[in-house]
Amino acid sequence: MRILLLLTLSIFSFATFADDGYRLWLKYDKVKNETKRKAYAARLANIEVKLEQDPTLVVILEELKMASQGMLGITPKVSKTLAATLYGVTLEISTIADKKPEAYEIKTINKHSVIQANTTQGLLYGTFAFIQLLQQEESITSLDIKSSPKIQLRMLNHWDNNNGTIERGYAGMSMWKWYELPERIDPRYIAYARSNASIGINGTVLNNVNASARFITSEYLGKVKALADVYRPYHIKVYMSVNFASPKIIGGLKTADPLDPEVRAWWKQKADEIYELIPDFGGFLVKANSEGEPGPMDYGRTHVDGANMLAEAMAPHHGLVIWRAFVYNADPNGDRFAAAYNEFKPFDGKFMSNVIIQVKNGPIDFQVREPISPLFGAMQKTPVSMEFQLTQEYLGWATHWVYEAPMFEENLQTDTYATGKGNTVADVIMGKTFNYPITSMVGVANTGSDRNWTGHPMAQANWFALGKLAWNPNNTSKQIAEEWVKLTFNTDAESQKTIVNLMLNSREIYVNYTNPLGLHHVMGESHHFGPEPWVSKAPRPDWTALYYHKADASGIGFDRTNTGSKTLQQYQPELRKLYENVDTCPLEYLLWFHHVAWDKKLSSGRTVWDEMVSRYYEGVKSVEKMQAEWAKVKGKVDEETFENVEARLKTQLKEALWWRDASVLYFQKFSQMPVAAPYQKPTRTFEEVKKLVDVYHVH
Ligand code: BDP
Repeated sequence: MRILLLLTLSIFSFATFADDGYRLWLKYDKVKNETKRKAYAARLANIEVKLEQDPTLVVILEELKMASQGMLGITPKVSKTLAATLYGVTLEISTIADKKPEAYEIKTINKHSVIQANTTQGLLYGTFAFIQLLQQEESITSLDIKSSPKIQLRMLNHWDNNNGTIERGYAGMSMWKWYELPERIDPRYIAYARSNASIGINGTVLNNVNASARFITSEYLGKVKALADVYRPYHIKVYMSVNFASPKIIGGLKTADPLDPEVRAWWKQKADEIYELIPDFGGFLVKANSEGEPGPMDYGRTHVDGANMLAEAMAPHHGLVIWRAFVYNADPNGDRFAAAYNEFKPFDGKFMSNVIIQVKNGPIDFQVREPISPLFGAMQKTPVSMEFQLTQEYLGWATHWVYEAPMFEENLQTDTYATGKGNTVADVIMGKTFNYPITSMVGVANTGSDRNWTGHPMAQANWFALGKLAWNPNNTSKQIAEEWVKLTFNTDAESQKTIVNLMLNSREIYVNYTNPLGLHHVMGESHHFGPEPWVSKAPRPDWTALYYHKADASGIGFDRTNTGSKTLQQYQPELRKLYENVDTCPLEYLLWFHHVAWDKKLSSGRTVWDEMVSRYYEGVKSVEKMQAEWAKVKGKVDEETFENVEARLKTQLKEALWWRDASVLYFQKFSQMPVAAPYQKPTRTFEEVKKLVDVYHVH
């Protein structure tokens, strides 16, 4: 009996306090401040609806109900009219000053909190914004908020396969259970839609860019339709990655040549079939002639031929073709940095108006720090969009705490000088610089079937940040972190500050112990986990580490100036100047652009070698400091989350030491310089460290 009682008690306390992370930033926990809770409750007790019935209205009301029940312990009464003398929340469709369909206003008129928009989509975003104010315990007595997104397509790209695996996914398996669809709708699909809508995301690409043609077979389209139906009320459009060779693979044609009439007819018919099922289908995402994927060049055609062929099929349905610029050829003496620009710049203006070119933030591949892709600011007549990677392929998978928004911000705020000073990447992708008709920002998703969605609990913030930056690319990483922490951790101000600071420093710390001074692409070959700066053989030369760091007795780094690959010429002269001079190039980018002698004195007063060593060691020490800081919030945040992060920080420290020792011992072979005091040479040998990949990495 006693045991049973204890068991019941412990289950009860577990259920009461443990937070498994499933609710993300939509926790809707009880508002702690009683005065505020009462004031909010008085207002939310009555909801006035001044609009026609609509599926989005249903989800809006459901959300308000959930929020009120969780935060305030009440269930709102919904009516068509409410006396002005009573407190309440008014939802209203009316013409507001900002004509964008997604715009909203939140005002206080007498005793009513009024959420107004031109459409129910705007109302949906306004409602979430209103709920988020309550979650943050803000005053709502005199609101005057106007907001609308600065970017049209705000999307997640999932690299999910139909067998349930996720390319570069570190949070479990795919959340889409294709084998259960279309019959069963997993509740997680709805939770996913709510979470995205709450941060303004309005599009999702369901499948991997390395696309199986199977996804657009009639069998699968029925499943895709079921998902599109679930997401529609949340205004999340569905897009698919397509395999360029589909006419051959699933269509039975002999070719996928984009100029072949039969191929063109096949795609038209496919587009018709899709739109018949899903009238608001977003469009196709295409990775063509990249890393072995098929494409128009297989037939001696160009990216323009390929993209326009698909665009023609999609045009009658107002569908888009999102064509990726992630292309590069394996030239051992070339510079992969230059590839995308060389390929696409000559095609500027040649694409149909429903094509957008999706460009990764940097010229190589989602490295820990990249200078901007030279394509931003170079394409004047064809819109380019931003592709960031949320999943931490090169950022320590799910064991390293890296808040990515500072990295995104760094690129977004870089001036391209496209039409003169003051044309940041943010300006370019918002369409300001060249008046793009389509604008888009995308995050390669970090979600999976893990109960907390993202594996590392703190990685939820990266998904959140993508939404907030796509809404307004000029939002700062600090604002976003503060908001996320307030929504996610219902705790005291001091603890929130501690967590925000941890977040804001986390990315630079990761850079320091993995890739200081602008090193890049020195991670494990193919799996991309841990340090392997010694990789000299791979299926392609530009998949090795040596290709990038070029360490030898004379120094280290990739010379991209006029004495080297000359790729810096792809930037506007002002931006080029920032990086070109080895003495003034910001140290963060030094090895991206220069091959420098080990004993060269830097602006820090240290030699290149000493600076590298110092950053590796300080990076590791910073992880120890992170542990100490995190310890301060023990008892202040939910216990399960606390322990989860605490444990991951232990792994992070172990792996940071691995990075440090492997890198220092390997590069020392070339520098032949000592690890100077106050630092001490690693106690492990190079051979020992080299083997660690087999210990730490699960093959
Ligand atoms: C690389 C990934 C690879 C992706 C590719 C892409 O290693 O798995 O398929 O990007 O973006 O970073 O297409």
